[in-house]
Amino acid sequence: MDMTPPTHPATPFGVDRKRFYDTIAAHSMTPLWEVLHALVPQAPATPCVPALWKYADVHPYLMQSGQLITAEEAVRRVLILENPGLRGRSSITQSLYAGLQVIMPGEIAPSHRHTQSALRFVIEGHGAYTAVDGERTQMKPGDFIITPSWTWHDHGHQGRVESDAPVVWLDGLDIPMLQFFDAGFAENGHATSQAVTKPEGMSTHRYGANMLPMRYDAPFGRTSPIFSYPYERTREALHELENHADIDAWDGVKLRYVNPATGGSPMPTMATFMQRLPAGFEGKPYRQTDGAVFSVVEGSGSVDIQGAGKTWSFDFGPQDHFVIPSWHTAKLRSQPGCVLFSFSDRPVHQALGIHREERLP
Ligand code: GTQ
Repeated sequence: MDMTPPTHPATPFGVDRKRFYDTIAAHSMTPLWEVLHALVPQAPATPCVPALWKYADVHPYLMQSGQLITAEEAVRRVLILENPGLRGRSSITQSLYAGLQVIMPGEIAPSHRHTQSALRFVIEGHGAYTAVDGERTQMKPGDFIITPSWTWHDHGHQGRVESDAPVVWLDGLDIPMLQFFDAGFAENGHATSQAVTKPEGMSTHRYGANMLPMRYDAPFGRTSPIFSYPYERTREALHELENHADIDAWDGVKLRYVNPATGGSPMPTMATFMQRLPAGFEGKPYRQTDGAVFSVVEGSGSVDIQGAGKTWSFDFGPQDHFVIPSWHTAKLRSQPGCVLFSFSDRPVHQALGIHREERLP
């Protein structure tokens, strides 16, 4: 006779719950009532935690990775920014991937394509290009560049002399989302660099002059036909708005990048933003369901983040990166003023009708 005491109280019918769970486990079944609160939480309870990557800490490792492996062997020489709450999952939030990619003068990151969408946000260096669908675009610090889903793309650095500096950019991809949906496909190109079939700037002329072709053909499906959003234009817009328009008490001056053909986000899975906090800005607290990744472009500031009964306080400067998880309250501050790039999975929340945002007093 089994004398082990029951781990759960016996039911009124004399059946031990644990023994029942063990019995049904053999049939690949499990009781909802043990997990209901976790499955249907009162508010998001993400394992993703706030985190900061200071560029001064990260930079030496990026340079060392340049001595460790070539871009060609690595295919993409990237150090992943992995959320401390999601180690081993190559994710910065539950749905998003972020990494810092390094390319040395003369190197090529070979052509491939995949269903994952990618954004590039250039952190430092000059002389690199990215090629998408036969058109190259130069990468300059602060530029936001898109690699649409399933388009051939390769990256290169045209500098040849040793004094030329490496180029570093932030990669933001929807990798965890496509993993979740089991919808990832990829192919390698036949040539290392794809053939250049269009002069540089063609997509900007065709789609980026506040005009569209007469019979708009959506060359990249649901992704923006413009794949480069140069910093100089974004910077000037924010600067003029800061000087001549109202400052939002939560965001400072914040604009979202758009697909000019739809007014929606540049990619179906990721939204991108650029904001300027004026000197002396003391932002009000806000929270939103879309966890967001930030890249500091200019200036410095701090962010207070609250969630799960804890508080984090990060001081940030140029080229630092940080993440604000879903439904964590964030408050931005800047003494000298600063410019922040960010991206999130907001378009997916909005498409599903589950996006929530609170702007607190
Ligand atoms: O440049 O294609 O950081 O495929 C991760 C996966 C970059 C890229 C990443 C990728 C790429």
